[in-house]
Amino acid sequence: MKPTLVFAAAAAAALAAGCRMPCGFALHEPVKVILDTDMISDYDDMGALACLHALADAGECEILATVSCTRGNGSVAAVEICNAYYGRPGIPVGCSRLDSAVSGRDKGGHGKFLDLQKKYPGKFRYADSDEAPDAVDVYRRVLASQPDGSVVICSLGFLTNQRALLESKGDAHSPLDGRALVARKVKKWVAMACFYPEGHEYNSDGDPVSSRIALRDWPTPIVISDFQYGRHLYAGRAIVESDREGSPVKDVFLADLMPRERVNARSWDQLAGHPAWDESAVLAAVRGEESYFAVENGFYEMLDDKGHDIWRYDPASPSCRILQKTPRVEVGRIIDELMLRVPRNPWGK
Ligand SMILES: [Ca+2]
Repeated sequence: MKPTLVFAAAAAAALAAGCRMPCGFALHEPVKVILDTDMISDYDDMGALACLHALADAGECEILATVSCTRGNGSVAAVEICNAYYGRPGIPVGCSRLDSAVSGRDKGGHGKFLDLQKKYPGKFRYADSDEAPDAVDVYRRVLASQPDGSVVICSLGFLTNQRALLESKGDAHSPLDGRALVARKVKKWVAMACFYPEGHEYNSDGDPVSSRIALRDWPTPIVISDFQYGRHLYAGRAIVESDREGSPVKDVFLADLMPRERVNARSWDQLAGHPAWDESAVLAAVRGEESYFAVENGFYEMLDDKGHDIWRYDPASPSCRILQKTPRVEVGRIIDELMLRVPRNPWGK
């Protein structure tokens, strides 16, 4: 039986059993995703991880691993707590080992992630991210175990782990070096990064040497949701103003989202919520870059080792950046709806 038919049969069985089925999107094999997040100061990462779990609940994706590109903080624990909230405490986690990785727990805004450890004791293993397994080992183990050309990597932070993965050597998981392993197993890399048409952006600027190497040497198509796409896409007010209790997703948004009365024309946050850069990358990773987006083919290149990027338009390139197709207001509503979905199996109960 072809894999598609296997999934269709499983879906029919689930329907017969009264399970909630994917809504809004046709049945397809779940997209296999490795999520790579910074979870260090900004919190659209938590909204994105919530969307990914909601899509997994609906059978649209399978979360293979969730790793952190930042070190020496509570990033991995924050991810673990969210994974546990959605009933998936066993998802492999990992953390960068590179010296160039952005690190520390004193970054502005990291306190809301550390607060999760106090509120949800027993829901995480790695209070300090540096105690977690090496992200490269997690990547290699997971990639080696998957069918060729099947994995979508979705990065929401610095490009540190992608560089480290490319530079990895053959090991017990696979005799292939990192670049060959990626070329064999990865379908595409969807990244929230870079500034159009050129400039500096937080994710590609934070570990600039890694960004230059990763964007230059990556052997599969790269889909970029850049600063300009997400800047005026808003989500998160809905869950903050909901009556949801005991949600780490709501906790994090509640901690930092600007109150309605302080919103003005120039504030980062608006009445609909916080810029949804990372959530847009998850939508592109799972539902495809042409689901709600127009695409322009080409690629981003780092011009130096100081984080200066430039967009190279190239209609022949397999890589692209996303642009607005569906109005951003509507995409924001889709993100809010996903963030508001109650986990199918909260805390694994
Ligand atoms: Ca991020």
